Amino acid sequence: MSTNVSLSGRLLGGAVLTNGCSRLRAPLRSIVPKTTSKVEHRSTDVTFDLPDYKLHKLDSGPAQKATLTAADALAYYKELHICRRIETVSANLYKEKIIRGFCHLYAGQEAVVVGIKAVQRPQDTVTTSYRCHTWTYVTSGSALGVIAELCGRVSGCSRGKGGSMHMFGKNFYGGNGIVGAQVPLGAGVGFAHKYKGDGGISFTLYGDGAANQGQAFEAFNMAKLWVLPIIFVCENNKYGLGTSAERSSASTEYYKRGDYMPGVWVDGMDLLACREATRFAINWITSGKGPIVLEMETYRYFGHSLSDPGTSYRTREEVQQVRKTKDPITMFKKRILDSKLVTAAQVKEVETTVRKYVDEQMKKAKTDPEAAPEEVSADVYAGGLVEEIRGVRPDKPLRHSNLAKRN
Ligand SMILES: Cc1ncc(C[n+]2csc(CCOP(=O)(O)OP(=O)(O)O)c2C)c(N)n1
Ligand SMILES: [Mg+2]
Repeated sequence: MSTNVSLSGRLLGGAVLTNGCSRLRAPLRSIVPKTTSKVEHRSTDVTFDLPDYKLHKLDSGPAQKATLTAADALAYYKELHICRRIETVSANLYKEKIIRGFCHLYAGQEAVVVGIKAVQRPQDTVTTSYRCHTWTYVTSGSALGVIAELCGRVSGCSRGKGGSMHMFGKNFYGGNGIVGAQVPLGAGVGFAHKYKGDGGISFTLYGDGAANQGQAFEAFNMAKLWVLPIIFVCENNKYGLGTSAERSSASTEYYKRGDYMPGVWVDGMDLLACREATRFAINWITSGKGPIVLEMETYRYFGHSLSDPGTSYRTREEVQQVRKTKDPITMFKKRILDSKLVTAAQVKEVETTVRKYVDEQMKKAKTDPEAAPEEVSADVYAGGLVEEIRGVRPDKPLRHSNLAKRN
C-alpha cells in the first residue's frame, strides 16, 4: 500500500510526483494540462510479473516483479502518449513539407525512454543518437521545444538551428548524427561525473548498428578500466538503416558485447521491465561495481528516417504484427486496465488531454518565427564562455551570445 486517494488526486492534478520508487520530472507538474476527472482508481498498488531477462556476467538480475501505483500508471501512460503523439505530429508535418531534411522517428520504442526516465535521478545525464525527439521531450518537458525545432522555429530547443538530429538540453548531450560517436561522448560525460564527484550516471544510448563500431569498444574499455558511472543502453530496434541486425552483426547478443562488463537483456517493449532493469543498473553503479550494459530489444515502426518507406528490408506484415501484439503503449494500457489499477475513463481522459496538448504545441510551432540570420554565431559555446568566435575570415570575428533556453 503506498498510494492513497488524496495523493493520487494531487498527482493527477499535477502537484507531487515522488513516491518510493520513482520521481517524475517537472513537465507533468506544470506544462501538460491537468486532468480533471474525479479520482476513482484503486488506492492500493498492483504488482506485475515481468518478462525474463538474460544475464551476462551476473549471478542475479533485475526484479522479476514490479509494483505500480495508480498515479504512476497514469503518469507513465501520459508520457508514453506524448512521446507517440510528438512523432505522429512530426510525420504529418513532414508530409506537409513543414519539416524538411532528416527526421528519425522513435515510435515503437517509447517503453525504453519512459521506463528509464521513471527511475533516473536529477544528477543523471543522457547522450543518444539522432533518434532523439522523445529523449529531448522527457529531459526538457517541452513538446514545443521538439516540434518547433523540427520546424526550424525560434521556439525550438536549439532555436531551430539544429533540427531533428541536433537537440540538446540540461543534462542532455544530444542528438548526435554520426553513428556511434555518442558512445565515447557519453563515456566522456561519465568521466566528468566521476571527476566532479557529482554522483551522476551517464546514460549512453546507441543502436544495434552502432554497437558494431570500434569506438564503442574503446569507450567500453576506458569505462571499465576507470570504473566510470555509465549505463550503456543498446536500443536494439532490429534494424540499422536498411539492414537487419542479423545481417550486420556476427553476434546479436548485444548485452554480451561489453565482454568484461556485465550485461542484461531486457524486453524493451515492456515499460516496467525497462524501469526495473534501469533501477538494477543504477544500484549496480552506485554500489561501486562499475559500468554495465543494458540491451533493450525494441522495434521502430517508421522507416529509418521519413524518406525511407521502411518496407524494402522488412515486410509490412512484420510491422503490423509487432504493432498488434507487442506495442508498448497498448500492452501497458491493457496491464493497468486489466488489473483495475485505473479506470477506462481515466485512460481516455489522458488520451484526450495529451492529444489536445501536443496539437496546441504543434500549432504554436508552425506559426513561430525563424531565428534571425545574426543568430548563426550564437550558442556555439554554453555559459557565456566566449564573446567572439571566428567567422569565415579570421580577422573578422563574429559576436557570440547565449540565447537558447536551458531549463
Ligand atoms: C559513421 C556513420 N556511418 C554511417 C552513417 C549512416 N547511418 C545513419 S543511421 C545508420 C544506421 C544506424 O543504426 P542503429 O545504430 O541501429 O540505430 P537506429 O537508426 O536503428 O536507431 C547509418 C548506417 C552515419 N550517420 N555515420
Ligand atoms: Mg537499430
